Order: sequence, then C-alpha cells, then structure tokens
Amino acid sequence: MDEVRVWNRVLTQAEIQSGKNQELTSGTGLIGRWGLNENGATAAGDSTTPAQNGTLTNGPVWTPTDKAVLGACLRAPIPACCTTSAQCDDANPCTTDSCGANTCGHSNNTASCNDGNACTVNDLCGGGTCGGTAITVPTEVANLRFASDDATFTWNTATGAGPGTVHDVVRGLVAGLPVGSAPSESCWQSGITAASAVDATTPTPGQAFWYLVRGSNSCGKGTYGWAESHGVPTAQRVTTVCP
Ligand SMILES: [Ca+2]
Ligand SMILES: [Ca+2]
Repeated sequence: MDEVRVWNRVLTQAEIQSGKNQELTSGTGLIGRWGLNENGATAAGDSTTPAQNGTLTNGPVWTPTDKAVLGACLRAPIPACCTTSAQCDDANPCTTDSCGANTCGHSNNTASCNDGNACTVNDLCGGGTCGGTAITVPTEVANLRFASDDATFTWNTATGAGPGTVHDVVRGLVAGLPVGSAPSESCWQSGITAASAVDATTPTPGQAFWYLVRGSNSCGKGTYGWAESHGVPTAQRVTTVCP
C-alpha cells in the first residue's frame, strides 16, 4: 500500500489519470494523504494540513522498491498507459511516439532510416515502415575506350546500379594474360566514383597494359566480364587484386 489519499470532492477522470503515478502532497480538496515514506518506526505522516498522522501496528514492512517515484511507474507498465513519451517507444523509428492524456500515440513520420537491406538506397520512412529504392549488383561495365591522348580512358557506368556506385580498375601486362594469373596485375584504382581515369604511365618497349573495370555498390561487386572467343563469351574473368 502506498500514497493513501482522502478527498472531500469527486475527482475528474483527467485528475485521476494525471495523479495516479505521482506523489501528491497537497491539492484542492485533499484532506488526508499518507505517503508512507518513513522507512521504519510506527508513524505514518499525513502531509496535509491539519495533519492527522497515523500509527502503524503489527510491524508492517517498508519496502524501498515500492516507493513511488515522481512521474515514473516502478511496476510493469500497463500497455498504452504512460506519463512520458519515452515510455511509448515502440522500437519503430518510422513512428513518432508521444504520450498524451496518459495514453500512448504513434504517428507515422518520414525520417531517414535503415531498412537493413544493402540492395536498397535512400531509405526513408513511409506508412510506418522503412524502405528504399531497389538497386542491383552492377552489370558488366561496357565500352571501355581510350581518348586520343592515349592516357585518358572512359567507360559506360553500369546501369541499374543506383547512386553510390563506384568502380575498380585493374591493370596488368599483356605478357601476363590471361587475367588472374600474373603478379604484374594490380588494383590500379579502387572505389572511384568517376567513369573515367587517366594513366600517364608508359609501358616499357615491347610491352602493353590491359585494363578491366568493374562496378561496385552496397548490393555487391560486378563482374569484370567474360573472355570471348569469336564473339562468344567463354570463361568469366576473375582476379582478386581489388578488395
Ligand atoms: Ca517509434
Ligand atoms: Ca537500404
């Protein structure tokens, strides 16, 4: 038992709800109130005026964890019953949680969020759930070509890969072909956003460089493409020099 109160008037529903988890030491019409916070002895003090203190008999045990704390419920909360907005947290970032008239409310918001899906981007809240725009693992980069300066090369960025797509460029020596077999291969550029690069390095006489580009995004890493024989794709080119 705690917070015993006697009133000389009928309380409104709103008054009952707002005061049920509070310590009320005084109030209009509150003619007796025993907070039972003494922690021992035999007196139960009345906080109203004039005080009519009580006497405890039969040795009642005072339990600290049962003490009412202002504005907080120490017992398991009654579902949808609250005194603060924090008590209404539904663990859903796409709803804004609030407490009004001791009742929890949840309204949908449009906050940025994370839907936990690496194959969606620009995740946003809508209708109480989090979702994003679907992207795919980048397709093969096409049309790798050199400009007339013999140093600048460009390619068509992978379609459907969405914002945030970057590129890896592998360079190797022609003498070290096929792809994936020679120590002369290196991850020449990694994670570049542009669909172009400039390599001013000149191979030694009698040598030539080859280049491969792949797309990469949060959904996955694209392919370096396939070797071809008479226009027919054969084995996929695999090299592990780029992370
Ligand atoms: Ca929420
Ligand atoms: Ca996502």
